Amino acid sequence: MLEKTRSENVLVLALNRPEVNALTSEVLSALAEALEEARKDPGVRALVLTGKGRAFSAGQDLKEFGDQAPDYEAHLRKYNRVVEALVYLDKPTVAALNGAAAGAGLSLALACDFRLASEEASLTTAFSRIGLVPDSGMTFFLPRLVGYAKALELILLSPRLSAREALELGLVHRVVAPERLLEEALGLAHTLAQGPTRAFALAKKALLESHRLSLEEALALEAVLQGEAGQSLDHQEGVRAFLEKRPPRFTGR
Ligand code: T3D
Repeated sequence: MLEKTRSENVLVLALNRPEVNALTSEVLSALAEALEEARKDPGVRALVLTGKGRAFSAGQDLKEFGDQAPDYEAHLRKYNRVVEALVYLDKPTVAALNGAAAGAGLSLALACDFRLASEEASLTTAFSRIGLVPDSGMTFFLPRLVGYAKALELILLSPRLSAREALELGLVHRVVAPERLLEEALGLAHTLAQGPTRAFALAKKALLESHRLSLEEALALEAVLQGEAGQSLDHQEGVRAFLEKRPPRFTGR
């Protein structure tokens, strides 16, 4: 259902359910727990989220509730827990889109810091096709990534975008050959994991907060966060390495 593997200080979470990695309450709990473990483990300094088989994730498993409508607010709390855990994780996250990402499956990818897509991947908002409103953060991230007009088009018409189309729209960072996807995602995650991960976390926080701040408030927050980054061992090491003309050895502290 959810495979967890470690590659040095990178945690790889791979959705693994029959056919299209559709999401159930059980998968969402497993994801939330794995993300909580990643948060607590200082040995984990970056995370890759991917899917096994033909899909990244088709979103909600439409067979989970059958004809019976779930208690949506209660059910969406399970999604929101995962989305918040991903977005607020103080370590960089990379979604490796191996195949279709639809509905809340796409939302999970949008909640990651980077998206790499296999040439075989496809992306679709999917919600409107089944008469639902986008959830799991899609209304927050999609317009920020592609602009309001495009986001509305993708939500109302729900086209199935190829990886290349998604790249042109800025929805994914890179498109790679299917057989190279995991290697590329791990390469990026390893690069990030060797970086000043404490400063990365603070930079993520500043960008997220900037959406609801005035310029004056954003400037003030930057100063507070810089105060924190400036106290870090990584900052000392970065400056020392620069002056000594050698690559820095960051530890995330
Ligand atoms: O409802 C709530 O609880 C609120 C929360 C909502 C969150 C959401 O995510 S709502 C959106 C749910 N997702 C969708 O509506 C996506 C539906 N699926 C698709 O659009 C396509 O299947 C894909 C784009 C994901 C993949 O297309 P393709 O052509 O590769 O595969 P396919 O042939 O359409 O599907 C393969 C099988 O997977 C098929 O089963 P079968 O006919 O071989 O027995 C299909 O029914 C099944 N499948 C696909 N998506 C889902 C699914 N089964 C259950 N749940 C799915 N979401």
